[in-house]
Amino acid sequence: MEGCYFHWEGTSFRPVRRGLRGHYRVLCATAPLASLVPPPLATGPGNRQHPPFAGIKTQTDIVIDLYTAATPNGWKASIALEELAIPYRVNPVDLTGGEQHKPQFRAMNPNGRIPVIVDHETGGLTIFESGAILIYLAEKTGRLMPVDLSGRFRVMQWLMFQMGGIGPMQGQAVVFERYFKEDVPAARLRYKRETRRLYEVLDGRLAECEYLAGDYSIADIANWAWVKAHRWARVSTDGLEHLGRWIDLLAARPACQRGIEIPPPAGSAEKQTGLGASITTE
Ligand SMILES: N[C@@H](CCC(=O)N[C@@H](CS)C(=O)NCC(=O)O)C(=O)O
Repeated sequence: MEGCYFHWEGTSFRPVRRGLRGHYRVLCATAPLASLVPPPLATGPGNRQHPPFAGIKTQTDIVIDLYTAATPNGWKASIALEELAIPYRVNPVDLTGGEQHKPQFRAMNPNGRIPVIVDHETGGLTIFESGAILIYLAEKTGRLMPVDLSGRFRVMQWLMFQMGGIGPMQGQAVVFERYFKEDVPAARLRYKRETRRLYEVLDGRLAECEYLAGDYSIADIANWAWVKAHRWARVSTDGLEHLGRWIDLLAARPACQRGIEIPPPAGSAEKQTGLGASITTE
């Protein structure tokens, strides 16, 4: 059972169209699961399944196909893509409908989880695990992570802190707070306390540095995508002033604002609670 939950704010669904460096970076695919394999980039019949939204002139504009859903792990990838201004196409994966378990999706990620990226510039290289995706995008572009060994591993350690700590603990806190069929107070308390403890570690680090690894990096993106949703886990950040400063700092970044709108939110809190239960507790 892995932690996961949904964004519950907002109601509209719209393609995202933003210009930067003369092109548009994002389009939302509405393709059915049957086409959950990278579409061919050359012109051909396959492309008709993926009509481009306004702004994307040809399929060849797309560098990365992103398979994702509105969750913290998905947002890590979309925020990084937005920061790096890589032209990408959003392929929303219907987790509640079980698309992540279908053979077409499992062929990309045998673990049946989002996010997944396919890089058309590197022969369709397919990568799953959000941490690996962040490292890949940083290395591909030479941004959001220093190249010197010590700087690189300062980023890695805070990235792994999220992957092995904040993500699993906060994810389970959400499961036992909101989704699990039985109330298990000891489990709820355990995961919420552990999440709060990890927030305190972040707060201590952020008392020393503006960003987790010195400069803004993929480590900030990974941790922020989760910590920003602390209310959904009912974990307080009260008294953690440095953490609060950093949450606001990232929240002010246009790329973070855009990234958490990918894919566009699908419904209300009540609806998402019901849907989340079906994928996180089975
Ligand atoms: N360690 C994985 C975790 C991915 C993960 O748990 N993804 C969730 C969404 S946040 C998911 O796909 N859940 C589908 C399910 O529970 O069936 C990563 O970081 O990519």
